[in-house]
Amino acid sequence: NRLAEISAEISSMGLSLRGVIEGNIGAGKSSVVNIFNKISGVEAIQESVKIWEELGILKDFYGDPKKFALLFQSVAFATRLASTSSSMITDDSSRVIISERSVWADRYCFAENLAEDGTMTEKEIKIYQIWHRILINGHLDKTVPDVIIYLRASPETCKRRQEIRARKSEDQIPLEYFQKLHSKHEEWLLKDDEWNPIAIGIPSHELSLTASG
Ligand code: TTP
Repeated sequence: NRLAEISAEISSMGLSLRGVIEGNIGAGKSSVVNIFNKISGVEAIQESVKIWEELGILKDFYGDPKKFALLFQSVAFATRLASTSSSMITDDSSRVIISERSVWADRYCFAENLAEDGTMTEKEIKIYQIWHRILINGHLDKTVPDVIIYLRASPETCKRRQEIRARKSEDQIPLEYFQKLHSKHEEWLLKDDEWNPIAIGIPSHELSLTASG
């Protein structure tokens, strides 16, 4: 209710707000976006995981990360741009837009981690970064959110939640991968004052996810 009131207030003042929900795999981002989706006047943008699964590219990536990392990261980035483009190109005021993840998490958490652990070659990460720069060029102000809600959960909790939801394309993801992504989120969002997220601690016992995640 409080969220609904705040959203209504923002719109009634003729203001717009771009919010992003960030956090590790399994942190519960889609559940939070779903809550926003039920609030009238809020445009909630879900991530395109269904498309990644339909294309088979998420399964390919986990099956052979070295071979498919650049391709998967490119698809993830392209589909995110496609799903958020209307909010990026219109200058409408009175809009509250909440999206799951951002082009920044794709790059600073996932792509950088894949480069650092050697899954992507130096050439591949350079190519990814060039695409990233070119495609967001001119939209920079629209891709930087007004507010970031960071769902801060331990890697162990995220792994348990990911196992419970049992998405078909995700095999066994090792705890180490959750730990690396956790560090990447912490480094990116909490190490300096640039992003200033609202960090929400997710308790380890909060395991109310259903199999559909
Ligand atoms: P998430 O974006 O973390 O979505 P989720 O449904 O796991 O999140 P939550 O449980 O919090 O709602 O990741 C979806 C899958 O895509 C996951 O296997 C990680 C993978 N992924 C990448 O490998 N690279 C990327 O850049 C992104 C955005 C996701």
